[in-house]
Amino acid sequence: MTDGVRSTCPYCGVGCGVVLDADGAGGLTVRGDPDHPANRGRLCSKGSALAETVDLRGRLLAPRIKGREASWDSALDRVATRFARTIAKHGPDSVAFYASGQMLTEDYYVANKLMKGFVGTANIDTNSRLCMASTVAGHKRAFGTDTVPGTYEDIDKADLIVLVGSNLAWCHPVLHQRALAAKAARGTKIVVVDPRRTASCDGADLHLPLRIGSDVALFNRLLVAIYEGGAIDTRYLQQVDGFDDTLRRAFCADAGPTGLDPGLVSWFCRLWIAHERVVTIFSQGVNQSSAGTDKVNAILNCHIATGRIGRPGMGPFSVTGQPNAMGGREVGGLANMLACHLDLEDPMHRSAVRAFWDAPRMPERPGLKAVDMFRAVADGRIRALWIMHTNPAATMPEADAVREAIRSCAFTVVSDVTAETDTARLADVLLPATAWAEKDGTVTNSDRTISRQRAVLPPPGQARPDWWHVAEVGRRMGWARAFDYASPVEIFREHAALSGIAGGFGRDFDISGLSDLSEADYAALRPTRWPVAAKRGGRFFADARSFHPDGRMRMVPVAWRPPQAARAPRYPFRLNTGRIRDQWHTMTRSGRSPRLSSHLAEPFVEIHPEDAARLGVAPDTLVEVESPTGRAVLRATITDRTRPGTLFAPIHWTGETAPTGRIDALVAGATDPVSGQPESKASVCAARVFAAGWYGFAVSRRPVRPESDYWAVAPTQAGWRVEMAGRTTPADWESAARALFDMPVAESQVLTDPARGLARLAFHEGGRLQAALFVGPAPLGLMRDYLATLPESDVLTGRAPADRPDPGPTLCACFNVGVNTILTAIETRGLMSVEAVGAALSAGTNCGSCRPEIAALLDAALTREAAE
Ligand SMILES: Nc1nc2c(c(=O)[nH]1)N[C@H]1C(S)=C(S)[C@@H](COP(=O)(O)OP(=O)(O)OC[C@H]3O[C@@H](n4cnc5c(=O)[nH]c(N)nc54)[C@H](O)[C@@H]3O)O[C@H]1N2
Ligand SMILES: Nc1nc2c(c(=O)[nH]1)N[C@H]1C(S)=C(S)[C@@H](COP(=O)(O)OP(=O)(O)OC[C@H]3O[C@@H](n4cnc5c(=O)[nH]c(N)nc54)[C@H](O)[C@@H]3O)O[C@H]1N2
Ligand code: SF4
Ligand SMILES: [Mo]
Repeated sequence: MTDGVRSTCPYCGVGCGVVLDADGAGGLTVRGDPDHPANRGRLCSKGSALAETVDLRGRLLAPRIKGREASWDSALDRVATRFARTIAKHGPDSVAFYASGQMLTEDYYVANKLMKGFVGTANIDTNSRLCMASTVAGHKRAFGTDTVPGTYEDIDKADLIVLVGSNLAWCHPVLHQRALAAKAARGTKIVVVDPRRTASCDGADLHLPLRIGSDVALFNRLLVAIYEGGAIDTRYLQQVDGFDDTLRRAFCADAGPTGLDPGLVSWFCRLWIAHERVVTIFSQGVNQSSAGTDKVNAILNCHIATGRIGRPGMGPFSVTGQPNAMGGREVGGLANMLACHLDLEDPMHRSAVRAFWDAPRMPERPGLKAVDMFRAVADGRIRALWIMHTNPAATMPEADAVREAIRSCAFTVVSDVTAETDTARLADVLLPATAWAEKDGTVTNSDRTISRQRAVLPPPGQARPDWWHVAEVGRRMGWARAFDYASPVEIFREHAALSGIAGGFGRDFDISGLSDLSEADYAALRPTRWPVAAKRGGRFFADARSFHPDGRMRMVPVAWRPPQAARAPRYPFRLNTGRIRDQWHTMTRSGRSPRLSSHLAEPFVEIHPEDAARLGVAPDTLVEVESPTGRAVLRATITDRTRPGTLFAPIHWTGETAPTGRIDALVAGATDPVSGQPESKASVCAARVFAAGWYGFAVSRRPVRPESDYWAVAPTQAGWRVEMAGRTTPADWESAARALFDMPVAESQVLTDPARGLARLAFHEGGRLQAALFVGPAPLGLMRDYLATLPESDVLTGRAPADRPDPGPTLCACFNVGVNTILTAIETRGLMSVEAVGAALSAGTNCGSCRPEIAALLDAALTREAAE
């Protein structure tokens, strides 16, 4: 039914199908693909706003050497020579590659081949180490391979869905919609296990606000309850090793460490036992922990003990974060893997891959995992580093130290699409990549479905695909034949053929059925779930057959242990971190959309009312958070969504958008001993009032980069909006504002009241408002969303005229409906339900991810009414 070109959304691991129509002028329109099995036409706010993110503002359009534009030849020669020279002098382990779960499978395959087969080092790791590594390790311990047993249809068919450390409503919104649809259709119950009350709790039947890091204690208790309740599957267990030891270990302790009311825990156990069709969805609250692998196995143990795995409507389900986190695992992008789920440390696997690649050398031992890799960069063991499609100077733990390490590295290459990021700014050689909608390849989503990304826009400037960057360097390092690719389909065929060899070793990842795709087949490839092999297909583990050499499943005895860093008088808080609904990681793409940027426009920290009262933190003031590794200044959001003693802050802000909001500066580099995944959600810190002498809010048509102690900038339809604050007040606001806006001569309108610390300034050029600054001694109550339009009249009053009400911060990003608009409609039109708000304003009727927030507004308004 559709014209247009089918592709895949470049954001989360749901992997929604999209249909793209290029407008011929560099832009495009994006709709959900009604035929894609992941989303059947649905998109979330981020997917719906993709068209707003493809313009070329801020794009890197040509190679740069030391900040100066250079030709491709000189840039690639420089990379090849420096890598070759470093390897010759210091050995292959003196170089490293840091890749990303957002790279296409073809890009990833080539990078892994270059490093493991030709450079001869396993020092290639990826941001998946920060993301999926604990799940990979947990799967391997239980199944002997890294297979996700679940499929999206299981969500539709489940009677109970348990979300563990997953804010599905915001991070995998289309899957959350599927879960809610199951609830509506068959009464599926939803349980959320998360220390924080998140948007995923709206619509849930039960929320277990456990202590951070205590999941093992909860699932061990569940295992005991399963045993005591007679719910174990004795037939399934005949094929399982480790049951007795695991149960014995689980019996040793109770659910005390969770801090949960025992009544809640029993309720949870009863629900779980009573519903055979249970899907346990887990994500970063599980993985990003120094006990992450044990948490994964604690969950798998319960599914294995009950045989609830690999059959319709049941199973443990790790939802992947990045669009190709799964593809990265397939090509062996982690430092301890080989390719196609083969093992680096298995000599037979190694020699098979070596023969297939005709590789000159092959490492025999795993390389450095991300945290150790950047430590090796810091101390000079790694002297040449290539970073592709990721922003580690902002997203690695101990981010300030990582930024320094990259800065100090003798030679750093960065392949990116954005000219200025925290990482790109540090590159010796910066290589311009083609972006989503300009490039071709494949990605694999959370349920093992391989989908095509397709190009509909021409590559801008000199941008070239990531696989081409790597292949060109490989050729220039002397391996012309091995890297002689002309297009992604050639790489895909090679990868699929290698997976057949893996299949020959009995590995699960086998897509050899796709190894002879023609160019036209590849162009037309429909979403395909692996395995795709002559002999295989279908599901895993329903028959309890694993990929361990003896074919048996394993339960793994696990015991709860606390997070690595202990709270102490100096650092009395635990810092939880995570995502917000409308931004993607470091915001290089989602942060270009004004719609997406107005839901939550600056970095914030959630703090419990009791803690705020004790510290004297007032609403909307700034809080200074300090940890052993760094410091941040963030806007206070006082809320009982977070537990006392626990702070929560989002991860999205960087040196480009809010330099004191770099949350990973605060996060310690503690890691899980098995997976090497960092504990990104349980650092310790202190919090205090940030002593602001003044608060400011600015709007401007042109970009601004303030120098104040605190600032955060976001795009608007008309230009930019900026939050600011400083310790000391400038002597003269007019010259400070002229410097800020870089408008030395513009016509100004100034209102100041120095005694009260107030100032309001507006600057006009050619009779048109260009910029305005509002300053006060306390957080400013302004109609920000109205001012952000840079209105022509009355700007200095800071208030919207009666005929142009301030819409308030965008709540529904799909239809651009603000909080105030919704509140007014609730009050004046007597709306009583989310559906009524949808009917009146369309809000919440597309992707649905704002429905919990609309419900909360309704609740508050109705409670107010009842009290009046
Ligand atoms: N909007 C948006 N969506 C995204 C992304 C994005 O940047 N923005 N990124 C994508 C990526 S790469 C990923 S990996 C996924 C991540 O998706 P999620 O894992 O769902 O997202 P997070 O917000 O990182 O963390 C989830 C929850 O873990 C909880 N948590 C913290 N500690 C614990 C604990 O000890 N136990 C339990 N049970 N819970 C805990 C946090 O309170 C948080 O609510 O999202 C993907 N989708
Ligand atoms: N404290 C804390 N830290 C975390 C997390 C957390 O929950 N808490 N989550 C972790 C997780 S799960 C993840 S996945 C990471 C994510 O962290 P990162 O991967 O570091 O963050 P991104 O912003 O996605 O970085 C992607 C980069 O690729 C660039 N890019 C975009 N398109 C292309 C392209 O086509 N080619 C190339 N070459 N470049 C491109 C973008 O401009 C951007 O610079 O963060 C981790 N860090
Ligand atoms: S849920 Fe949203 S972000 Fe994730 S793939 Fe679908 S449209 Fe993209
Ligand atoms: Mo991730």
